[in-house]
Amino acid sequence: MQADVVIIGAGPAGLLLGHKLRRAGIDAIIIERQSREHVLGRIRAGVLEQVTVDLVEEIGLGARLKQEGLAHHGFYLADGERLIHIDMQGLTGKSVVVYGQTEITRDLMDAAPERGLEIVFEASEVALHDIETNKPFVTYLKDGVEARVDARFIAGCDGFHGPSRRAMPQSVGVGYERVYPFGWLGILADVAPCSDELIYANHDRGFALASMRSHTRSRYYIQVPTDETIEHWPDDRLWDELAIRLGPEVAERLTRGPAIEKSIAPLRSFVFEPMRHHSLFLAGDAAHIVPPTGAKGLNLASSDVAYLAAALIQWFEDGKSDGIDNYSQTALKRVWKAERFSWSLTSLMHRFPDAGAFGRRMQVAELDYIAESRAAQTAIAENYVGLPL
Ligand code: RFL
Ligand code: PHB
Repeated sequence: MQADVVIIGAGPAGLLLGHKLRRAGIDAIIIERQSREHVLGRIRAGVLEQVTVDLVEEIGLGARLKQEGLAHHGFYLADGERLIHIDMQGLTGKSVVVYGQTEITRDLMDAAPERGLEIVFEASEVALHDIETNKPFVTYLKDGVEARVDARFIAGCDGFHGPSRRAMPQSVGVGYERVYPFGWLGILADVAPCSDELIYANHDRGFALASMRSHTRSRYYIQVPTDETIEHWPDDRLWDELAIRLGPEVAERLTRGPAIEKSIAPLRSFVFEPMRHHSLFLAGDAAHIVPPTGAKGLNLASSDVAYLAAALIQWFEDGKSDGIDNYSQTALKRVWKAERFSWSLTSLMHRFPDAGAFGRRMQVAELDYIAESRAAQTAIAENYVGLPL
């Protein structure tokens, strides 16, 4: 097979890039390791910055997002019984949209055939070749038969564990990493949310988050030790723990229900530089990971795609290479700022095993400051709604 760009991975990064390129008449094909059902079954992000909303609308696939997405104008930071309101709209004039990553993925997958965007699912042993030349290619196995796609460029949108980043020679890249000593246990349930706005809570027993997918579907998380297993958390125990960590006022409004999904995700900060090596570009989680506290992962995948699509379109349409030459530097600037915000909110809102009494006092002092300072609240709001492209 032959394409202008072969994209590895049908997560948000790969799907958004594929649609953007197809809209400009560029031939793109996506190679995905998992089945469509598996990708759609992964419950992940829920909070979209305007950057992501704009991108989905630009490719003409924003109808359902516009109809079903919930505009959120603020959120809460909770500390024990105190609730600090961050009025995003009032402080920045901007807001975010709550709409599940699975829903975006579904919208983009459903529209792929009519847009001429081919997605090969269940491709195993995906491998990248000749990335240092102008004729790179990707091989994979589909139903036991080896296939090959030749292209001008490869876009590695295959997440943290995918093969693209590893295809770069060790000597050209540097990875910066922080692994946190805890994970998030998430539960999805068809019950009304306990609050109109998200609540990030720092409690003596650890962090908790109250989020949602719709007016009838709630998403909650609690901080758990890295080696925790789901078997230790039957639904009742998890609801009891949420009620404690979210505080008495919120607990009164907490509606319990059976889990539709429950999973544990480790927390990590990671940045790989550079995001391009000759004919290979990295975008999204393939190049960087943020802890989910700032709701930045999917939104960073979107900003990478916005930069990369513009650069590739410029190259294919006008033969200009400054966009692709600057891609890594441009994307990384925004990535590092989101890394800083995600790390900082994670540090503020979680209980670290080795923080000690001093570390805790620093959190309380910072929360006191945020509660009293419009400037501090503005800084948080400005980052949460997303920094400009
Ligand atoms: P994805 O979504 O991981 O997609 C990568 C795709 O590549 C495929 N793949 C391969 N394909 C072919 N060959 C191989 N060898 C392959 N290896 C992997 C995978 O199957 C997959 O389909 O990466 P992408 O597209 O970069 O998107 C990134 C986002 O998924 C991620 O950053 C967010 O989900 C992070 N995140 C959040 N981000 C937000 O912006 N807002 C949020 O509210 C938010 N909440 C979250 C989150 C992530 C979470 N977890 C589970 C880590 C909440 C959680 C709990
Ligand atoms: C979610 O709803 O899954 C969610 C919301 C906010 C976050 C992380 C995850 O910061």
